[in-house]
Amino acid sequence: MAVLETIAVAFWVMLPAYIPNNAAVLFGGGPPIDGGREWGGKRVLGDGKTWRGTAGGIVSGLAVAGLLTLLAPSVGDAVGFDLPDFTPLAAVGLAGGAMLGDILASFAKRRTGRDRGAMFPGVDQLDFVVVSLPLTALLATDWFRTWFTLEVIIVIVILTPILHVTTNVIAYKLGLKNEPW
Ligand code: CTP
Ligand code: MG
Ligand code: K
Repeated sequence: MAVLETIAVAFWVMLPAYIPNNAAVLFGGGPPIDGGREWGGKRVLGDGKTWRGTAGGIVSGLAVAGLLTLLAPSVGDAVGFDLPDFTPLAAVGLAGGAMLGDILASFAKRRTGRDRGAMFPGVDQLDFVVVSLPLTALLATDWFRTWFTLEVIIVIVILTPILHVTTNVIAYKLGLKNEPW
């Protein structure tokens, strides 16, 4: 695969996992998932993980997977290489895994004494990759093997933190997010 093709495939295949975190910011609010409960004197997850944000994030990720699946043939023709379409299980693995990774990261943040919104370098940028990839590999094994080649995974690990930092700074400047991370 040419480098540009690898980058395009990595971005396309990860969009259903990238969208949920950003959509959750827009949908967030209302009751927190942990219902305000504490564990060891700290919130289980905190007020930053809500039912509405999580549901809105997952549904947005699934919708993007559906849209990309419709677009894959024509965009693939235009650029001259194959782009991934998403099976339902692949979409669930990517979008659901991204939200699950974010929730597990908040759990880890609270256990390590970090309050809601605190920075957790490395974890903030890659939590959703670390969960969505294995979950997708589990739920849609053949599909995963087709698209997540070693080169694509390497590009994802490099590209994701860059995109994460960029989108969060933009969301902060637009007043959508409380912190620029
Ligand atoms: N959000 C949500 N539900 C989620 C994820 C995010 O409602 N599952 C919303 C919340 O309004 C949250 C905002 O999106 O405050 C930003 O998300 P994030 O940075 O992940 O949450 P934080 O507020 O920083 O909380 P934490 O420290 O637990 O990550
Ligand atoms: Mg945050
Ligand atoms: K987060």
